[in-house]
Amino acid sequence: MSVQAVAEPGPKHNVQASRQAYYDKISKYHMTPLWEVLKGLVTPEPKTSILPTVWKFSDVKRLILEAGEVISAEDAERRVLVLENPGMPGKSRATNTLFAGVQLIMPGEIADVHRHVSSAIRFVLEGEGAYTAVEGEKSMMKHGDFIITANWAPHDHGNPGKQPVMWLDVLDMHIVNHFETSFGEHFDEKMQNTNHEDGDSFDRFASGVLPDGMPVTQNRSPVVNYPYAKMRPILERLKGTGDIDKRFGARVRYANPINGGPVLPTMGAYLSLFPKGFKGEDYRSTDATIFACAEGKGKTIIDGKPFEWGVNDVFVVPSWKNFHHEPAEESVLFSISDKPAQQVLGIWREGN
Ligand code: 1HN
Repeated sequence: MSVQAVAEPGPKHNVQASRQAYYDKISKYHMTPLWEVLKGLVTPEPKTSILPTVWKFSDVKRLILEAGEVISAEDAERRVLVLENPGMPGKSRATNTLFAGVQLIMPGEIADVHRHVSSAIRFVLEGEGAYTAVEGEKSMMKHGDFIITANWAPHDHGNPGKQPVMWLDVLDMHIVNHFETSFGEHFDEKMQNTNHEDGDSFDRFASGVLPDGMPVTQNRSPVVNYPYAKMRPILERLKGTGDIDKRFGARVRYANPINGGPVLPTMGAYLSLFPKGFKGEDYRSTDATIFACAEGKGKTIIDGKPFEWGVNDVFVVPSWKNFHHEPAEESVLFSISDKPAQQVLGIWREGN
C-alpha cells in the first residue's frame, strides 16, 4: 500500500502572506475570519475600559456653580456636568452602560418638560426647595432622596426655593442606544400639569396597600420618590438587629412595591449603612456600579487600590473588579447599576 506523502508546509511567511491575501480578498465582500478575532470576542473574564474613578463633590460643586454663571437652565435644557469615565473619554459614560451627571437648578429656574425612552434616576445631593415633576406628581427634592423617572415618563424640574439644588442623574441611555431604540420629544408647554402632591405615589403604592383593581404586572415601580427620611430609619433598624452583610453592610434594595422586583427593568439601586469600624469583605460582580456617599467618609479598595470618599462624592467600581468598603466612621452609600438588565438576560454573575 503506498502512503501519500503529506505536503510539507511552506515557510511561515508564505503561510502568513497567503492568509493575508485571503483576508484581503474576503474583506471586499464584507467578511472576516473568526479565527483572527475570536480571542477578543470571547474572553475568559469580562474585559472593561472603565476605570475606578472618584468625583469629589468639592470639585463638582465649585465647577457646576460656575456653569450657573455661564448658562441658564433654560438655554442648557438641562444644566448637567457629565461625569465622564477617564477610561472612555468623550463617550458620556460613567460605566459602559450608564450615563451619570450632576445637575444644578438655580432659584427661580425651571427645566422644561420632556420625555425619552431612557429611564433616569435622581439621587439628591445638596440644597432644598426644588422639585421634579414626574407623571403628574410634584416631588420635592431633599438630600438622599431617590427619585425615578421611568421610560417615556414626562418630567420637568423647577426651583421655587432660595438655594441652588444639585443632584446626581443616572440614565440607562447607553443600553437604549446600544439597541438603537432612542426616542425623545418636547412638549409645547414648559411644565406639566401636576395634580398629585408631594409624596403621593409613595403613600399610595408603598404603604402595604394598593389602589384596588390596580394591575400587578408593571415591570417598574409606580413610586416616584423614595425619600431618605423614610429609608434612613429602616437602615437603623437593620443595624439595630445586627442584620449587617459582611460585604454590603445593613443594606436595602429599592423595590417595586407591586412585585418586589427592581425599580426599573434596566437599573437597580441600593442604600447601605456601614457601622463605625465596619471592614467589608471582598466582592465582585459583572455589573459596574456607581456609588454616591450620603453620609460619612471612608475609602473603597478597588482592585487593590484605595479610593477615598466623603459626603456627596460619586465613584465607580468597574465590572468584575474586586472591591470592599472601609468606612472611617458610620457611613451611608447609595449604589446603582444595570444588574436587573443583566439578570433578566441571564448574564449576571457574582463572586469574590
Ligand atoms: C435628562 O432628560 C435629564 O431630565 C438629565 O433632568 C440628564 C442626560 C442625558 C439625556 C437626558 C433630566 C440627562 C437627560
